[in-house]
Amino acid sequence: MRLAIVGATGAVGHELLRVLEKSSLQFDHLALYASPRSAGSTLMFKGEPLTVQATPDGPIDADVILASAGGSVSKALAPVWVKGGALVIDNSSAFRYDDAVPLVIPEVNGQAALKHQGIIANPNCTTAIAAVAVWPLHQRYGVKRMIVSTYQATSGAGAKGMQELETQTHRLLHGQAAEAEVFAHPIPFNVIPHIDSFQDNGYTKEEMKVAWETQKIFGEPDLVVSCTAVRIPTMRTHSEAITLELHHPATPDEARELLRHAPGVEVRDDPAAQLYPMPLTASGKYDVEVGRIRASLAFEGGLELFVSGDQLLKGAALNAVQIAEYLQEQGALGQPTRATALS
Ligand code: A2P
Ligand code: 11C
Repeated sequence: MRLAIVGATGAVGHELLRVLEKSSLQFDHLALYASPRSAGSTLMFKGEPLTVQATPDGPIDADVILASAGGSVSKALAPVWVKGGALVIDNSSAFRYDDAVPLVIPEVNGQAALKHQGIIANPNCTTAIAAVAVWPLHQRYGVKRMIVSTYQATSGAGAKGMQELETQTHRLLHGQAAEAEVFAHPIPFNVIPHIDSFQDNGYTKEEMKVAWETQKIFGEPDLVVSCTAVRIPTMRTHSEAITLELHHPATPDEARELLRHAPGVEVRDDPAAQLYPMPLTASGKYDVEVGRIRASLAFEGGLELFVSGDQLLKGAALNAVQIAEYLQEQGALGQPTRATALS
C-alpha cells in the first residue's frame, strides 16, 4: 500500500506524520507533497528525513492520499487523483455535502466509509469533537435539539493562525500595533465571534457546517442543531459548550457512566477536584475530554456538557488515519476505486 500526504508541511500535515508513526496502518511507501514553495524541504518520519515534493497537476502514484491542503486544491485535484486509482481521504470541506461522498467518524458511522466512490470526507474539526461525545447520548436518549457554543483555537486556521497569535501577542506586549491578517481582528486578549464567512441566515459557514455535518454523520437530516462559533486566543484544541434536548430523559450520572465506556471519549468530570475539560489537558490527546455534565435548566430531562478536543488530532489528522485503519481492518484498502460518480 502506497500512501501520500498532500499538505504535509501544514499544521494538519505535521500531525498526520506523528499519528502515522504510531498507527497500526500498514503501508510500504510514504510520499509527501505540498506547494512548490516547500519542494525539496525535508520532514522527519520515524527518524528519517523524507523529501517534500511539489504537488503535481496530474495523478499521484499512490493507493491512498491523505489530503490537507485546503478546499481549492482538493476540489481541483481530488477527482484527478481518483481517476488515477487512488482513494482520497479529504480533510477539506470541498466534498462533504456531496451525496456520493461519505462523511465519516469511525466511532459513529465507520461503515459509511465502505461505500466510497473514491473520496471519503473528514468532518470539520468542530463537528467531529462534538459528535464523538454526543453520538452515544443520541443512541441512548435520542437528541431532539442540540445547541453548541464553541471556543476555537487559532490552529483551526492552520499554521498561519498560530503564527498570527504568537506574533501579535509579542507585538502587543511590546506596545506595538497588531495587524490582523488571518483573523478579522487582533486575536490576543480578544474573542472573535466570526469563523468563516457570514451566510444569508446570519450564521457563519463554520456554524452551519456543525449543523449540516452532524445531520449527515448521524443520518438524521431533521436533527435541530444551532451553533455559535467563536475564535479564542489559544494555540490548539477546540472546546464547546453543548446543550441537549432529549427525546428520553437522562440523568447526569447515567450519561457519565455511558460516556465512560464510549470510544474516543475521556470523562473528566469532578468539579470538586477542579477536574473538567480544558485545552491545557486535552491538547495532544487522542480522546475528546467531556465534563461539566449536568441536568439542563433549559430542557427538562436534557443535559449540559463541555468538551475539549485536540482539533488537529480527532478533528483532522487522527480521524483521517482512523478511517484508513478502519478500511484496512475491513480488507477494503488497496482495492481499485470506483471512479465513476466523481469523474
Ligand atoms: P506550503 O507549506 O508549501 O505552503 P496550513 O493548513 O497549516 O496552512 O497548511 C496548508 C498546507 O497546504 C501546507 O502544506 C501547504 O504547503 C499546502 N498547500 C497550500 N497551497 C497549496 C497548493 N496550491 N498545492 C499544494 N499544496 C498546497
Ligand atoms: C476552524 N474549524 O477552526 C475550522 C477549521 O471545514 O475543515 C476547519 C475547517 C474545515 O477555523
